[in-house]
Amino acid sequence: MKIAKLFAAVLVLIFVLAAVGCAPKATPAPAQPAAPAAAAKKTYADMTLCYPQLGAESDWRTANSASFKETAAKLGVKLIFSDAQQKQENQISAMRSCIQQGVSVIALPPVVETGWDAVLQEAKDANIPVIVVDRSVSADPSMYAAHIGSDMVIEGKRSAAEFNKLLPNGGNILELSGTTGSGAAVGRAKGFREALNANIKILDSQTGNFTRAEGKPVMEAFLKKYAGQIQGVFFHNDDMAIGAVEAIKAAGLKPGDLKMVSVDGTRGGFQLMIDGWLQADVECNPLLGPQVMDLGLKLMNGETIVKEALTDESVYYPDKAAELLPTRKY
Ligand code: GYE
Repeated sequence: MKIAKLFAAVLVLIFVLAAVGCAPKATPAPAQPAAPAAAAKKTYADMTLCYPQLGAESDWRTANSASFKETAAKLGVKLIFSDAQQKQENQISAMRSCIQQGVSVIALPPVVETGWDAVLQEAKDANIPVIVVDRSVSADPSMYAAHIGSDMVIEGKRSAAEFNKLLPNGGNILELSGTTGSGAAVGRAKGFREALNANIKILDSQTGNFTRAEGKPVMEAFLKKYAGQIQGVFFHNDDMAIGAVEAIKAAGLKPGDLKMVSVDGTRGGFQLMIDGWLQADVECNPLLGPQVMDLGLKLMNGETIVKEALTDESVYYPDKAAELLPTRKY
């Protein structure tokens, strides 16, 4: 009996010790270092995003601004938006004011490629990441966190491929280019020349600053100077094509008399295809708000990001224009 009691007591003791030993594992652990770290993860509600928009020169730009405003409202991001009216100095002072306010992220759509080093350095010194949006900058990539936008050189190449098809026996064409020194104009002009057949000659190239208002007089002057000598016109954006078509109509030309290719793929460009003026429209997507804010949040949380994110784009043609127009968002 005594031995049996002793044995039972030992067993009980073993169970008790085992239970005590297990106890700390079974009950929830008190706050560990991991918990505060997880709680510190930033959300969109913590983000103040500075967007010093370059201007309101085109339908593309209007859609781009709307994308940032709508996405910020939807996600609860505080957006500091400004319009630089196509002037780099206005963009720089807007950026400086954002740096002073200590924003979380700056998204910069640079009007031109050069001249950003000083202000990018100021943002860097203030530990504010800069996402270059849409057009590129010539500054060293170490000066900014990332770039999200279109491959403008590919857009130029795609445009040239269309002329190679439209003018298989060669010919003379003109170019209405975008804002001088802008990544969009520089890249499109470069890609265009790289891919254009040798039998197609660019007789002249003038800027229409990406606007309808400037596209029209440039086309008027072109038509006076090169009447009867040209087979086509390449436009760096749809707004300039829309302005130019007014001049082309006024000169008595009919749809198809000149082969025309443009870039952007806006509703206005689609309408030009439906009306027979434009033979192809190379897509450039302005709806960058969601992608930029997603990347901004990743930067705020110190996550790894893709440094150069290029938008997926295609080419539109007149045959599908009427069907697609109602689905176009810009
Ligand atoms: O093609 C044009 C706008 O930078 C991609 O700027 C953008 C260009 C776009 O004004 O319409």
